Amino acid sequence: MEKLTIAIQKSGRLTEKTLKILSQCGLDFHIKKDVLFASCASYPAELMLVRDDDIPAYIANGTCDLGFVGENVLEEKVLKNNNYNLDIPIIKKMNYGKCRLSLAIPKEENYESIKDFEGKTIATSYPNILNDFLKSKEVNAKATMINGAVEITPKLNVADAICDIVSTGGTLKANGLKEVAQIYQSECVLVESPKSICDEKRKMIDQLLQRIEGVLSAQNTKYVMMNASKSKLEKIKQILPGAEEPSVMPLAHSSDKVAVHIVCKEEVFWQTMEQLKELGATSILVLPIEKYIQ
Ligand code: PRT
Ligand code: ZN
Repeated sequence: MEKLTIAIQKSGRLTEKTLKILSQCGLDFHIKKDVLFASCASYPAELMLVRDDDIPAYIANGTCDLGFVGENVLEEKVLKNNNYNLDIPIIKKMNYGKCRLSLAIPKEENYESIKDFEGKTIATSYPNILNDFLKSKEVNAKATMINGAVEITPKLNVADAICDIVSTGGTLKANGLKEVAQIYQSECVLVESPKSICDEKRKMIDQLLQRIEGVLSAQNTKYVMMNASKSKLEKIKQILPGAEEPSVMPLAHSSDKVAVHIVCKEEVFWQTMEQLKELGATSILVLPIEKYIQ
């Protein structure tokens, strides 16, 4: 029987969330310390645990069928580098590992426009994405490749500015830098090998993708229950945006009030619940949904 080989980051920012989603999809792996492969008892799949930078190459040459990787890494290693002369299809944006690639300069310096980078040296681990951006803006600047701790290079006089991944902005701040331009937005993506995949694997990929979609759409979906007056049903639907048609059930010993159950596709805030209460709703419950197939 065929097995899907899935590449994930061995140890880093994407590892935990990727393993959690796979587990929610019914794929639990037996991971042993310092071992490259992990097997799965519940699904014909094996994991390959590698550095994120290596995932695009394994996908490109067909060593792995699927890979979870930051879009920034994929873009830098494959798309912008024209490394493999291949198009690696993104089959799902995963909605985690979100970050941006930004230009930053020492905080005491003035900044007016991207033209300020003319003639400057910019330290980065993403020279291909950066050069592409500079070219599109017709700015001549030098991208210097630095593998780690890019943020300390201006202090060391190695570079005038940096181009690095930013998430909260805390690292820039701690190093006396300020973000002046965002050049790329990224999140974790699921990619598929462009090498030909047999029918059996194709079926498994489609099934896994459907499960992933079920898990991802459940993340933004809530199950809301309350008791309310029948006459307020329309207003309740307006308050809960993205709601489907509610299920309405009679309540024992009440002719006006009914039990209302609604699947709501957006965040339900305290404010929303307070609005429902103002409409006379009682016993309002908001529950998370684990899996959701429409
Ligand atoms: O060992 P390996 O090569 O596999 O891991 P790595 O060290 O290269 O990558 P890792 O684990 O740091 O990040 C993996 C992926 O997570 C990246 O490719 C991004 O797609 C995504 N990601 C999301 C981030 C961040 N957020 C992030 N904040 N990657 C890196 N950072 C770093 C950034 O480089 C900077 O040093 O965090 C710092 C900035 O964070 P803030 O919150 O202070 O702004
Ligand atoms: Zn890496």
